[in-house]
Amino acid sequence: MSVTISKKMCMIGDFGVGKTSLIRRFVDRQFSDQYLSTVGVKISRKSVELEGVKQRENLTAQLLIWDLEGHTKFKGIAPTYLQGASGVLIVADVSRTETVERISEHIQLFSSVNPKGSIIVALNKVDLIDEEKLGVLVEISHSIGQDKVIAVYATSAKTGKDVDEIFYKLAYTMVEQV
Ligand code: G3D
Repeated sequence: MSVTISKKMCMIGDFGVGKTSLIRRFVDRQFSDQYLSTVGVKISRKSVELEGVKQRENLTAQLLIWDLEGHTKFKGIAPTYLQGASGVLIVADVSRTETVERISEHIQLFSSVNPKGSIIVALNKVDLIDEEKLGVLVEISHSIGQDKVIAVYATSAKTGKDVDEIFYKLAYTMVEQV
């Protein structure tokens, strides 16, 4: 028997880091015709098949991916935006170090609303920098995240690098939450 579980997840990150591009890349064609739009927030849906979770052979997670549109001042709408989220993708742009430095602020904000929520960090736009610089930023992100972050990924919405991986990893950890 197939079981479907719906999970709300949010995207957090400064303007222009690539949140919407990552969703587009992951959700693909479903993006254009399957979204619910409210003022300032866009919700995309994508179902993913998960194997071997909770002793089941197959389980479908319907991800409801919440994204803020435009230059929204994050702190202003945070509580309603974040409430009920099982997980978050915190996105930074590796070509703008200040967005990496703000990861810690985003972690605190999400954790204050959802203390048990799953957190994954995506260091996006890795196609723009070299390996050496990326290594340093990954180190910094790990130290910022400490025990609160499940994983740090180096992604590129442009090339597709690790884009599926961040969403699947989050899906697995969200459905495994008790
Ligand atoms: P946001 O939703 O976080 O505000 P967007 O960010 O998804 O709108 O992306 C902002 C800009 O960054 C876009 O360029 C987009 O194409 C670009 N971008 C997103 N991800 C990547 C990536 O992985 N690599 C590169 N090189 N660029 C990326 P424009 O020019 O449309 O503003």
